[in-house]
Amino acid sequence: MGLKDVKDLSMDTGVQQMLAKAREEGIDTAFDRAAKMNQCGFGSTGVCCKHCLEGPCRIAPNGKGAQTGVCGANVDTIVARNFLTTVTEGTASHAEHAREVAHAILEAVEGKAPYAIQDEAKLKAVAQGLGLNTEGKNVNQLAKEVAIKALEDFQKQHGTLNWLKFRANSKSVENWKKLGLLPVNAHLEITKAMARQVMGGDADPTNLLLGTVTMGLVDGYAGLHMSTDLQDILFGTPKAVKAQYRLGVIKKEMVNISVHGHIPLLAEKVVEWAGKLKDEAKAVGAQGINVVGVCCSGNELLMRKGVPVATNYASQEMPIITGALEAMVVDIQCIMPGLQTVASCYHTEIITTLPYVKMSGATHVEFSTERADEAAQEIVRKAIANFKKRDPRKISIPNEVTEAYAGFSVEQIVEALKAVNAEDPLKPLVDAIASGQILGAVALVGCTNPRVKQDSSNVALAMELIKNNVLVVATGCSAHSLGKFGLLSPDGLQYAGESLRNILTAIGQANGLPALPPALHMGSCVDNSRIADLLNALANYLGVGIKDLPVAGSCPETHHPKALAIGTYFIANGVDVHVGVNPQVTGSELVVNVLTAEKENFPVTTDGLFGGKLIYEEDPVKAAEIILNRIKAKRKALGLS
Ligand code: CUV
Ligand code: SF4
Repeated sequence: MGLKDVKDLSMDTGVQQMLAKAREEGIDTAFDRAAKMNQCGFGSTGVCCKHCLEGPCRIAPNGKGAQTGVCGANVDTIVARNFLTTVTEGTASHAEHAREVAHAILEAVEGKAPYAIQDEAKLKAVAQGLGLNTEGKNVNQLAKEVAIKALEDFQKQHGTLNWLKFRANSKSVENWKKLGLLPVNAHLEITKAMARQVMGGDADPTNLLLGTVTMGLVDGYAGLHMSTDLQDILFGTPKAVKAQYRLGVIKKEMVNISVHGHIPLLAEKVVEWAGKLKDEAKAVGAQGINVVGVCCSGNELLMRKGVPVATNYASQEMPIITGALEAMVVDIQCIMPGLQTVASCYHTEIITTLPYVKMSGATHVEFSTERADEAAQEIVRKAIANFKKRDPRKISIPNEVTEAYAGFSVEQIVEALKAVNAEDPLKPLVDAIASGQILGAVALVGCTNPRVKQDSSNVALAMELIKNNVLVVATGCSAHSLGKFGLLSPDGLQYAGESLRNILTAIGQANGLPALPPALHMGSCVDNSRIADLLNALANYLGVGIKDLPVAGSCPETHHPKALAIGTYFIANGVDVHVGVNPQVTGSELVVNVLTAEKENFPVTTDGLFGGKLIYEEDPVKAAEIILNRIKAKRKALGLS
């Protein structure tokens, strides 16, 4: 099969240029590997079971062939169980992220790790939210108590996750309690989920799907919310910041280091030491050290430090192909093993940092919070040493750079609204929604996927929504897509409907800016918690449930199990979630109906239980229409026109 034209693989001309360069140099990238890898029909529909050695068993489509596995499991059990497996993987990733940060705070306040609490106001707010007495306690004492509360969410044997009690919407909690879905601690629930999906465990498909909802709650509270809260305490709550996007942020005359992965513990230290060691870079003939972001580590550094973002998930190999990247430092999640193969054709050093995430052929510099400074110095010095190893014939850096704004934490959004109404900051937003000036809001989240033309669905869906006066908030790699195509900048308002444009201009001008952008960048994947916090605040303001709000979530180009875990969390709160990529459950009518409520009057659906459902539609324009109709229906139910 011939390879696709690079123009059909990504909307980003810089990425196209690098893909063409890779092909000339005989280098395989994820985009070309995707074309060569046929997707198996059984796996694509979720009907392949590998939960024991009697199998693998797979159920033939259309009733032709075996309809149960050797153990007698039918297609519904197999699909539901596979879905639970996927959501458990995603949840474990986020829980581990949160736990690492909690542990770092404990080490920091005990003087064992070189970090200091940056945001005392957030610390106090979180401590109070957790029910801690803040009176007369110094910062380190209070931070220690918060970290212990966090670690309890991985240990306690009774009760409910502390972070759920702190952050969840009270109406949602009542519902989960009634259904018996409340999680006790993250590790317990993840272990239980593994135990129930094992061969001979839970075989009731509906019960298995309810198990995924509990996983979703663990993901939301002991993953997303805990990570965001603790990272804000340790590194500061983001404020609006000007940002630069695209491969053009890599600078020919500088030592370039890209940070890739998720947890900011290491990334923050690399930025710090890049600043401190710039004279050493000058000594080897560079003008300085340039740190650029990839994926969610990129988002974390962008939100708090304004560090430029080179690229998102699907094109993570491209910074290496510029020939001007001295090192790519990685921690966990979304790191393609193929990076090392590409790097071996250049002078770029891939540096892994965690004992449980290594790559053969890559350099390993062990990172732990105790030796964060040593590890970061070692990494930066390795990059400096590589500068002289460049092959000048291989250097070609795309020159486009796009400007954007990021840093819209809930705190920043409220601050901006205070310029319009100091006493009652949510009022202008709620009034605009009530009057229809803003039709509703959609969170555009998730990734890019080398099987989908990069950025195209993210951008097309966002364009369609803002044209219809829907406010877009974005996180993860999809925010990056919007940044590259002008939707994170006030200029993007040219694509917005008139009433949305007017209100965002008014709020922007009250803050001394020309306007707010039509899409607000709220952070990394774990920062989907910020979106949930905003929805919770709006629901409480209006005295309704989150499920009643005219909002939805969408991940048009996702690739990762984490996205399905996040999606489950939002569905459990009554928010519809659109996916633009096959969620691999279509082999079971029962599972499809429970998740999507496609068939009318199906006895159990997530829509019926929670007020939110899964929408699977690959065409972004059609997806926008479905989302808009649901938003309109929710408006109508609220008595809004
Ligand atoms: Ni966590 S999960 S590709 S880095 S957003 Fe980016 Fe974001 Fe998806 Fe991965
Ligand atoms: Fe086959 Fe059942 Fe084993 Fe799955 S658990 S592989 S369906 S025998």
